[in-house]
Amino acid sequence: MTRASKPWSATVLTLFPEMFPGPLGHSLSGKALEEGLWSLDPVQIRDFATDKHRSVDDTCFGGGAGMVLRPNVVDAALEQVKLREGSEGNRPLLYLTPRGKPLDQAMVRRYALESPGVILLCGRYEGIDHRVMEHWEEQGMEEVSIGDYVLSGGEIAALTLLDACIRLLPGVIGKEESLANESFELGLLEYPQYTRPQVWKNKIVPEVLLSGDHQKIAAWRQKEAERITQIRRPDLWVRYLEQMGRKQ
Ligand code: 6GU
Repeated sequence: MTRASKPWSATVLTLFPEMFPGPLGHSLSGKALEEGLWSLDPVQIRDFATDKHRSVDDTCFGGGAGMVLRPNVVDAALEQVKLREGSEGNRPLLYLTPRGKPLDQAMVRRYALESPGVILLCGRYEGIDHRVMEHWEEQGMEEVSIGDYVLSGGEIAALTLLDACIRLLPGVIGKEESLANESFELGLLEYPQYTRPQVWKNKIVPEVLLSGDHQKIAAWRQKEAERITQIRRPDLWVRYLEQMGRKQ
């Protein structure tokens, strides 16, 4: 056993800190949170408002519907989080926005396994004043999206990113479950799974899975993963072939 080091930590800047840990307080990630395998620090952006009404947003220049988060409020929240980090603070700062780089498993792996945690900034309303984004991107902040659709705020995207990271942290998933069947880690979709009963609604379990021949089973699963990936995700299939080519 190695010396207990600081757990992987997530700081989340949001107007809705009560949304955290939310679903991450349950199941695998909830248990891991209780066990101290990761830690969570939600920061209320509103606490950095300067006026007596604690207002965080204003109407947007140029007209149009919707409100924009004020640059000074978001900046003050980020400054405080960075100050608390100290000089050894090297967690990536990520702004969750549909304009960002699409999140994929390679990015998740990097955030989970090659960094001490993440700092997540969740937007709301029509967005955040562009100048504060520009300023923090000059300091290394990155924009991340979880897909091509629009959520009402970054919080659910942050929960998604965190869930994807947490399940990769050492000790969160048991050894048996982890490495073995994670075909997606190799860039393929999952092969089909079956349990009892052997016949259900006239549908049978593929014979090879009952054979006890582990080599044959592994080969069947690989073939199924490849077949389903070719059909459903030709984009992943091309990438998979390229990656296999590089490994040869
Ligand atoms: Cl990160 N935020 C919002 N608001 N919508 C999204 C998203 C993020 N990713 C996809 N849609």
